[in-house]
Amino acid sequence: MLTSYLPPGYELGAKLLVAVPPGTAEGTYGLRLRTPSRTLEVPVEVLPVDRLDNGGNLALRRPVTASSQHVNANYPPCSVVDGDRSSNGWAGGNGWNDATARAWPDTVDIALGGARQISRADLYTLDTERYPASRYGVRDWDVQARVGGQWQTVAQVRGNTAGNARSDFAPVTADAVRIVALASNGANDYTRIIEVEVR
Ligand SMILES: [Ca+2]
Ligand SMILES: [Ca+2]
Repeated sequence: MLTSYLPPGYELGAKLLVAVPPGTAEGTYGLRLRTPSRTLEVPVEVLPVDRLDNGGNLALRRPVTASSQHVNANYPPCSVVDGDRSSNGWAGGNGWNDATARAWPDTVDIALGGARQISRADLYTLDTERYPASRYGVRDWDVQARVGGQWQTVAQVRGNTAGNARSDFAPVTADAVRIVALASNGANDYTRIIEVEVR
């Protein structure tokens, strides 16, 4: 449910996450948006992820599982691969917040849809004027790749205070990537990840 108070004549844009179960048949489905005064039918097209342009980012729109999920549903794990790197919509469904305060590690796994050669991971953590990465972002993490069923650590980031960090590593053929978050900055309370990109 979306609620907001606006002066007359103003418009409000809101991001709507539409999730379908894995294996949902390809096709056009109807989404019904209802307000007290109007009902809108919006067509939603469901396509296999493999048919969508990923711009070279092998993580984009792939299935994600996380070690925990914040009780507030506005921080879903799948938001780390929704293609939105911006922190500006924080608490609006564009980033993941774990549920275990001051307890580490936290992990988020991205299935790549098959074995892929990868050599780079970019992590975007929460970073806005109000919530700067130096106080609210992830500080320490490992990048792991699942190679032949075994998780390997392929890169480590320590002491990060920036909004994003790029990790390059020797190429591996992996079918999944895991971020193992070990600490955050400032209060060092939660893991907050906006986006993960893999190449
Ligand atoms: Ca995102
Ligand atoms: Ca935690």
